[in-house]
Amino acid sequence: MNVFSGVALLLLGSSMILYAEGSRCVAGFHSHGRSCYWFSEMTGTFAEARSVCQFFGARLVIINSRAEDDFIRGYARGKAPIYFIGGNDLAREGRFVWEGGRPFAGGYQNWGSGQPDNYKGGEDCATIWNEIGYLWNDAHCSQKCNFICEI
Ligand SMILES: [Ca+2]
Ligand SMILES: [Ca+2]
Repeated sequence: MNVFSGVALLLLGSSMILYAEGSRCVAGFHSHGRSCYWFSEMTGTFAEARSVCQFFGARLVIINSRAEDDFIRGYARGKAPIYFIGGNDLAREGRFVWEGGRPFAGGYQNWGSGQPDNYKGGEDCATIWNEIGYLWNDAHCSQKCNFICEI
């Protein structure tokens, strides 16, 4: 299923959104801390991923702490190989910022060894990647990856 057929299905289903019993989160979202998270089963480019999260009234995940990072890694493990998270260095190479603009520098970060490496140039979007234990890696924004929304 591509992103847009996925969104069409979501539109059809949007009148039936339910809250799972005992959860603060809409069905399909997973609760952790004060947020709800949706781990996509569809893939898309970074721009498509961002659009789908916005459709939910969410945004791509911003990882602020070890606890949040551990939750996300734990859930992702064994599922999709790569998920986009909500960071990029599109505006200035090497300066990663979260959705909304806060710099990675000075906050919690958990890059894989040697990352971000801007491999072969133009790796500008942050992901978590199974080959390095779902630590963070910069990857090409045009690559089709799964992604994580947070609300
Ligand atoms: Ca880069
Ligand atoms: Ca990289």
